[in-house]
Amino acid sequence: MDSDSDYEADIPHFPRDLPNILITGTPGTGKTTTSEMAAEATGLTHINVGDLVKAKSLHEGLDTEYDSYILDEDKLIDEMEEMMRPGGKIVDFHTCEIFPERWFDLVIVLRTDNGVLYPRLESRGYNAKKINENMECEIMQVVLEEARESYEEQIVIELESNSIDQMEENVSRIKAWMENWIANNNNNKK
Ligand code: DAT
Repeated sequence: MDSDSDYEADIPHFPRDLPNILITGTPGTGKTTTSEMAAEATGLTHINVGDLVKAKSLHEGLDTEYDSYILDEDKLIDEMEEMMRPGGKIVDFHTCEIFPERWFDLVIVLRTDNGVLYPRLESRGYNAKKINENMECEIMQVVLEEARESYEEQIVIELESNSIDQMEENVSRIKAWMENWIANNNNNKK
C-alpha cells in the first residue's frame, strides 16, 4: 500500500466534471442497495464491481472454501480505468485498497451493528465460515482501517447502515455532498 502511494504521487488527477464515489464496507452492510438508491438520486452511474468481475471473468477462479471469486486485480483495474476517467461513477465493492487513490473524491464506509449484520448474512445463505469471517471483518473495522490507510483522511466518511431511515439519510448526504462538489468544481474553473 505504501509503495502504491509513492507511485500515485506521480500520476496527475484527471480533471472531471462529476465526482467518483466509492461505497465500501463488509458484505451485508448495504453497499449495493445504497449505491443503487444514490445512483437514482444523483444521476451518477453505479458500478457493482462484484458483478463486473463475474461478467468479464476478471478472476482466477472460485475459492471453494469461501465460495467467492479470486480477484485478478490487474485485470480489474485495467477494465475500470477508462470508466473512471470522466468521473460520475459510484463504485460498490467490499474492499477498497486495490483501487488507485486518484480515482475517488469521496470514500464511504458503511457500518452495521453485529446484531443486525448477522441475520442479513444468514439470510443470504452464506456458510458458517463465511458468516464468521464477515462478522469478524466488521467487528475489527477491517474495511474502515483499509480506507483510512489508502485514502486522504478527509475524504473517508463512516456512515451507519442499520435501518432504512439511516440508508435514506445516507443517500441524502451523498446527494448533498455531490451538489457541493459540483458547485466547488465549477467555481474553481471560473
Ligand atoms: P452489500 O452490498 O453491502 O453486501 P446489500 O445492499 O446487498 O449489502 O444489503 C444486504 C441486505 O441487507 C439486503 O437485503 C438489504 C438489507 N439492507 C442493507 N442495508 C440496510 C439498511 N441500512 N437498512 C435495512 N436493510 C438494509
